[in-house]
Amino acid sequence: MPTKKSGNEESESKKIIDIEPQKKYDEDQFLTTNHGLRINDNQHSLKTGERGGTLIEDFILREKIHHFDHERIPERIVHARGSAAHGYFELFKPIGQYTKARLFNEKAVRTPVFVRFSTVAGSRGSTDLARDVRGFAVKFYTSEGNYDLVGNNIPVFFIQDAIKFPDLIHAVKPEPHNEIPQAASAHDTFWDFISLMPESMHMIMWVMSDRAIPRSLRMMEGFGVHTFRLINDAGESHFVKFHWKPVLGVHSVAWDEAQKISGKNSDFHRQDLWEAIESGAFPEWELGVQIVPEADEHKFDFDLLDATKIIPEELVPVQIIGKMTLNKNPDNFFAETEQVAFNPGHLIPGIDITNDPLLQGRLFSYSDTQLSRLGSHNFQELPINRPVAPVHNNQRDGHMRHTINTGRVSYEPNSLGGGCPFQAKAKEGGFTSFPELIESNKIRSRSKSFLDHFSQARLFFNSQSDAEKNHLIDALCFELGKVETPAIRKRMVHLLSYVEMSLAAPVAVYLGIDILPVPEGYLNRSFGADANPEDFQPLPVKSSVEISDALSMANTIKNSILTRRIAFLFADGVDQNSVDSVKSILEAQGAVVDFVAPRLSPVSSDSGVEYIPNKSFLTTASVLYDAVYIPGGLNSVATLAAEPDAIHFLNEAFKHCKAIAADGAAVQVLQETYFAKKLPKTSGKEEAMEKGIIIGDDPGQLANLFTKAIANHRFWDREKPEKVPA
Ligand code: HDD
Repeated sequence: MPTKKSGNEESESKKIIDIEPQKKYDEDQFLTTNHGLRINDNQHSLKTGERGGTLIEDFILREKIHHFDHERIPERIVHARGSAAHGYFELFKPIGQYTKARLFNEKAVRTPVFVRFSTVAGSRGSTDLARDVRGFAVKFYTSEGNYDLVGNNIPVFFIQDAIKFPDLIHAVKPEPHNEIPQAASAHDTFWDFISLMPESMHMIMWVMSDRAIPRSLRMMEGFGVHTFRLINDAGESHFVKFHWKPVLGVHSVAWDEAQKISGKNSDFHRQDLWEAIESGAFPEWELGVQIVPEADEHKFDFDLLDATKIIPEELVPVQIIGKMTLNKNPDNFFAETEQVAFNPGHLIPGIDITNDPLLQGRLFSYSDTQLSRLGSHNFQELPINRPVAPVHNNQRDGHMRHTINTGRVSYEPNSLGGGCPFQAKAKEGGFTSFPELIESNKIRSRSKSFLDHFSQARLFFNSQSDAEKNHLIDALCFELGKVETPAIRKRMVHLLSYVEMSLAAPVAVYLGIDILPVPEGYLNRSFGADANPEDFQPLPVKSSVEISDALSMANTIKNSILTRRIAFLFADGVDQNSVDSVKSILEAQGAVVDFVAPRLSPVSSDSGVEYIPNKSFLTTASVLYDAVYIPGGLNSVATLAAEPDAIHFLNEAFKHCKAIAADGAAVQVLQETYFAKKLPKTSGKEEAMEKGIIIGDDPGQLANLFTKAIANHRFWDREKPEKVPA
C-alpha cells in the first residue's frame, strides 16, 4: 500500500502529544534512588558552589555511579553472544510408553519455554554471521521442575571426552598473545588442535558446511547431541536423541555474503529473530525423538555414547512428538538473555543421562560457570531461572538471597517443622536415577568403540549436494589458507584424505601441498602417556548408511516465503501498479518488502502516489535481503540503470544466488549488470525459473513465479558456472 507522507507525519506528532502528559503526572514515574527516595535534580551533582568541586556527601551521585561501575558481569566463557525468546511447547503425540515425564505425556498442557541461541567462540559484541556452531538451549518450565535441553544446531561435537573441552576452547578462541582473531576459527591454534584430534573430523564437516552460517536462527535445526535416556513408569529405559526441526526449513547464506553481513549488520540474526516475533511471524520447531530400546545398545557400527556420532535417520527414524513456538521477545536483555542459566543436569523425572563422557563432564561445568558468572548459588532465584514448580528445601542464605525462608527449621529429618519438606516417592513425582548396572574398574581410557573417526565424516560429505560439497571445500580452503604454519596445513590435508579423497584433493591443490601418508602413531593423540598408541589408532569403519538425505540442506522444506525479505529497488517515476500488485502478492504470503531508493526522500510514482523508502543504497545492502525486484516505470528504470549502487546491489544478489525479478519494462536495469548475458530471452519460462531470474509483463504471473523462486531459497547451481564479480 502506498503511504502518504503527510499521514505519516501526523501520526508521529500525535504519538508524542499522547504519551507526554501521562508520563509527567503518573505518580509511579518519579525518578528515585534505589532506596526509593524521589530525586529532584538528575542534571547536577552536589558542589561547593556553581564552579566548585563535587562533594563526597552526594549520595545520589555516588549511588548512580557505583551502580553503573558494576553493570557488567563476566560474559559466558563460550556462547557469550546470544539472542533469546519466550514461547511454549505443545505435545502432539504422548510417549508414555517411553517416559513418565509429564512434559511428554500431557497433550493439554502448554509448557512455557525460554530459548537462547548463541554463537560459541565470539565475545558478546561479536558478529552474528561468524562461521561457528550455534547454541540452541531450551529451558522448559515444567510442572515437575525446569528441564534444560542444552543443544546445538549441529548434532555432533568436536571431542569425545569433556576433559578436552578447555583445550578445544582455548584453541578456537582468539589467540592469547594478541586476542586475534575475534569470532573466527580460521587461525593456527584452532587448526593445530584439530589436526591433532582426528575425532573432531565429523564435526569439522558440519562446521565447514553452510550449517555454520545460517540464514536465520529461525531456519536452523537443533539437536540434543548426546544420547539421553527416557524412563517410563515401569522404570524401563530407552535411549533417545532429540531433534528440533524448523517449520521454515533449514537455510543458509553464502560465505562471501556472511562476511559482508558481518560488516553491514552484525546483529543480523538477533534483529531477524526480534522482528519476526514482533511482527507475529512466530518461529516454530517440531520436536522429534529417535528412540533406541535398551536391548539395541550395541546394535550399531558406532557407540551411542560417542558424541561425535549421529544415529542416521535411515536406521532410526525421527518421530515428531510436539512443537515449540516462540511468541514473545524478552523485556530486558540483561535480566533474561544474559542471566538465564542453563544446565544439562536440570532434569525431570522420566529423562536421565547416559555415560557419554562428554555429557558427564558438562554436568559439572554448567553450575560451576553460573557461579562465577552470576556471582552466587542463588542464581536459581533470578526471575528467568525460577521454576514454575514450587521450590522447598533446606538450602539457605548466600549472596543475594531473595527468598525469605520462615520458621526455625532448615534441616531434614526434623520434627519441629512437621517433617517438611518431605522426600517424594517415585510415584509422587520424585526423581530416581536409572539404576544402571555398573561392573568395571576405575580407569582413564577410552572404549575401542569410540575409535572410528572418519566413517560418519564421510557419510556427511557424501550426503551433500554438489553445491554443498563445493562450499565445504571452499570453506576448508579459506580456513586452512589463513593458517600460517605449513605443518598444520599438511596434517589437516592428511586427515581430510581419510575422510574422502575428493574432499582432500582440491584443498591440497589449493594449498599447493601433496597428500602424504600419515606418519605412524600420529592418527590419534587420544591416549595417555603410559598407554600404547597402537591401541588408539582409528578403526577403519565403513558406515552402514552411505548417503543420508536428512544431512543435506538441499532436501529441506522449500514451500514458504514467510518472513523472507525482498528489496524493491526504485526511483521517481516508478510504475505504481508494478509496485503494488507484486508487493501485495508477496506480503499476502508473509514476505517482508523494503522499498530501497537512491535517497530516503519520498519517491513519486507515475500516478502521483508517493512512496516513503524504508532504506537507501547507503543505509542497506543486497546481502541483507533474500530477493530483489525491479518494478517498471520509465524514469525509475533510467535512474537505476545509471546508478552504480543499484547495479552493484543486483550483481551481489546474483552472485549470492538469490531470486531476482524485474518488470518487463525494467530489463534496461538488468542489462547494466555483469550477469546480463545470462538473462533468459523469454519471460516466465521454465528456463528463467531454473536460474531464479524472473522477467514478466504481467505483475500477477510474475509475482507467482517470483514467490516460487524465493521459496527455493537459493539457486546454488548457477554459483560456479556463472560467477560474477561483486
Ligand atoms: Fe556447553 C554453554 C551447548 C559441551 C561447558 N553449552 C553452552 C551453551 C550451549 C552449550 C547451547 C549456551 C547456553 C546459554 O545459552 O546460556 N555444550 C553444548 C553442547 C555441548 C557442550 C551441545 C556438547 C554436546 N559445554 C560442553 C562441554 C563443557 C561445556 C564438554 C565443559 C566440560 N557450556 C559450557 C559452559 C557454558 C556452556 C562453560 C558457558 C556458559 C554456560 O555454560 O552457562 O559451562
